[in-house]
Amino acid sequence: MRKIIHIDMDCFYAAVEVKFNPELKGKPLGIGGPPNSRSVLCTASYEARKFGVRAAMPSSQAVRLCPQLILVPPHFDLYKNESRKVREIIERFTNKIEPLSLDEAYLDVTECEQFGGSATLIAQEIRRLIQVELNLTASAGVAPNKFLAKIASDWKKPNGQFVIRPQDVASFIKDLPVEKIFGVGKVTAQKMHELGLRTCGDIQKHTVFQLHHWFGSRAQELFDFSRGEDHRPVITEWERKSLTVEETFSKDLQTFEDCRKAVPGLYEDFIGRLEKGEYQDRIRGMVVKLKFFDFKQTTHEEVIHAIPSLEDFERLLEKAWYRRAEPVRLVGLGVRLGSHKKVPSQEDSSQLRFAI
Ligand code: TTP
Ligand code: MG
Repeated sequence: MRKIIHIDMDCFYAAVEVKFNPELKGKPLGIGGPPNSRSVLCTASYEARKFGVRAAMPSSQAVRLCPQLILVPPHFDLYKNESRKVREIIERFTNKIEPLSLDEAYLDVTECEQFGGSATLIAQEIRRLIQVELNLTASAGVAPNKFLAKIASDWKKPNGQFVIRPQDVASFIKDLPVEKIFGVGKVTAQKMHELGLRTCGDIQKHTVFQLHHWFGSRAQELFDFSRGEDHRPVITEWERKSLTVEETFSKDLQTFEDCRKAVPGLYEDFIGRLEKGEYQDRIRGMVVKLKFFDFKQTTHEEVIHAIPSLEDFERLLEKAWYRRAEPVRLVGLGVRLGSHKKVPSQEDSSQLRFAI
């Protein structure tokens, strides 16, 4: 049984802004461009959230909901820097870290010996250190797997912690709304509701075969998640072999031109994730993946050692698409990753000394 912690910083961008400008403390704050621009908010402070202000909301709408809202343009370098410091704190406990974004990571502390191996106490200590050393707050979820840990970190937000022990999983999961399941978006949730599936307990009543009939290739995953089971390991950046982003469309894309239009949005996500993980030096190939209307899949790959351009992906897409020239339900793009450029760690250098 694994011990997984999911750490998620509280209103991260807003909290960093407050840290460097304490006058903003306790005030309704939105991170984003001015209301007369077409900007959307990256996030909002908890004071602003009371007015219904949310991430991804246009600034203009946010100001209508909360006229006293203070808008601050984002400072990504600051956030990156704080994110790095959070990581340094976490690394005092484990190297098994899978970052999901600047403010969120999974930790596998199964083998940790500090605090008698208690994941609960380790999470508490990490949060305490983040608060005293960085003047920021984080929430944590502790559970036997990634799926549950991520749900748990949201349960006592902000500045809270929630633990799901192995013996509590069955009762916790039973009443969990299907919307909370990883990968279940609005469209799938709607379909589930129409089928009378509102909670994980409802899904549990069905066989994989039945779920396959309704949800295709995701059946096994839904079967497992609805029981609170998740076998995915924590994958560190070192172990990651590829980085891809993909989107499934609610209506199949009929033409090549339709598919091509999907590329810029995906490319933006891809670049964001590439930068967050600092994978640039490890790129060894680029890949486009298409899943056609009948769920048959094709990928096209080429060798590359630098960040592919938008045009590179469009060219690859064209090659992949013309293999079938049929309606497409999913477009994915990404890169293959090789090992890091050698950066000697402390362990490596001590081994080196012995070798000499
Ligand atoms: P979240 O963890 O989703 O949000 P948060 O940290 O601001 O608030 P919470 O306390 O609920 O965790 O996202 C982390 C950061 O990512 C957030 O501070 C800003 C950025 N972000 C965007 O830029 N756009 C978005 O749509 C979202 C959701 C987040
Ligand atoms: Mg957060």
